[in-house]
Amino acid sequence: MKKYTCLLLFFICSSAMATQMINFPENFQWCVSTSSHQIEGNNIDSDWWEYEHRPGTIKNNDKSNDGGDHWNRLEQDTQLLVDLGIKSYRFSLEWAKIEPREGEWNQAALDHYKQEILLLKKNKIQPFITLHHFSLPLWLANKGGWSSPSAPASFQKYVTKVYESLGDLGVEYWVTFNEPTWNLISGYVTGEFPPGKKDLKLLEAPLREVALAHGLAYKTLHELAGDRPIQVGLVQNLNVLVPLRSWNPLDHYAKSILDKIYNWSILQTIKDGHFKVSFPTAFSSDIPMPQLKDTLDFLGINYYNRQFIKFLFTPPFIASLAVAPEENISEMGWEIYPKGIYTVVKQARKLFPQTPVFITESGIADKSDSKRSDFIKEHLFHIHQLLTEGIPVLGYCYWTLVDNFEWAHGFEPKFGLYELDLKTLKRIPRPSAKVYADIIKNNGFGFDPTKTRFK
Ligand code: GCO
Repeated sequence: MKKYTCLLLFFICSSAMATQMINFPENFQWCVSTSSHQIEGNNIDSDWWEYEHRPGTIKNNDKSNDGGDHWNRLEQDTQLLVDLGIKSYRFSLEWAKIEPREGEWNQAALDHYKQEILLLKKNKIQPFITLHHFSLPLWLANKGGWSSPSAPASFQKYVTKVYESLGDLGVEYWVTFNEPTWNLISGYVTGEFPPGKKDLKLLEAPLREVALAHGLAYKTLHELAGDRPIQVGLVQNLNVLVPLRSWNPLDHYAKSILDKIYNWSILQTIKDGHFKVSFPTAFSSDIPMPQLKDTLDFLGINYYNRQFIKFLFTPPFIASLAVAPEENISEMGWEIYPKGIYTVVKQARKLFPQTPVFITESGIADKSDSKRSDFIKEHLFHIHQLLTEGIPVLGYCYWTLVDNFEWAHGFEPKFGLYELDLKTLKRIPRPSAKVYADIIKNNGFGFDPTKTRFK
């Protein structure tokens, strides 16, 4: 009998020993991310609104409509953040609502955002503001959007107006652009986003103008802020890219082309102060932009997945695939690959060794909520690893708070910690909301790295 008790104790103890406490620094910024067009509703003066109303652009012919009606539910949604224990809330301002027609400023929209910021501050939540998250005012889209050489100056005027109106409210973190390369590739190459074009050659101009606009916005914000301590950054989506057939040089070639343009083109431009971006057979730019140097106080990284890259002999020449067991594939068809968050941060550090990092998005479409909690913990485990190596990761934003309008995929993918009942607009917590809240409350969690779910 004694022998068996010993054996039992051995098993209990050894499994408990494998579970470690993953503790985060005191000031770690637990966060969730959203974007205005995806949740506010009625963004009627934007290019996205016009685009959604073109037949066949959005899955199931969904339209953003009233989104989740966040615009009218600031109190209710702030309470969700409070319930989760969120320290920072990343959200975007809607340019099309602030400047619905060129040069015409909507004071009511600015007042609304002021109210949102004050409400967050009252609840001790740091507002973390994105100035551009994909959608544009329609008047600017009609002038050519980001491919128009006047776009950076228009952006600068918008940023100036925003900062003059809201800058005294004590917002520390400002993002100029969210995922500029994904946005522009989707708009000009794959045609999934407005303006819905499919021509590689068209990518050059908007990439260049967005790079210039970032530089202008960075400088403008700091000039206006003066002595106020603000941090201005840009959010880049970084994917782990791997040649599908390691023996095939064409897959390596395709991977390197995609890597350069998708992951690194804008960041490399900022690093070098030089826009040197090319795509074989389509364009080749070589423009000095010294004013872009040192325009990143922090780097926001959105990380979602790993993709295997295959060269194709016919257009679009590059295919990206998720190769993984079913268990590791999300409802977006993306591979769940938590270790990749470590990989991409390390890659980014090579470019910007001194710049603090903020994980500005990481999330999963998981309607049944059967994977989300493990997804969060396993990504956090790798972030913790980065911290133990001394890499300044300031915070982690889960994408997203409540199910939202997922661009060309409509309302089908469910990324929320809270389910959105589309009929009643009720927010219903998923079990993972409690898991995330507990992690935040404990500033960490117990984890056994030998028993990860997503290999
Ligand atoms: C993006 C955005 C978000 C998405 C999220 C889930 O990457 O497209 O920043 O707007 O909704 O990434 O796909």
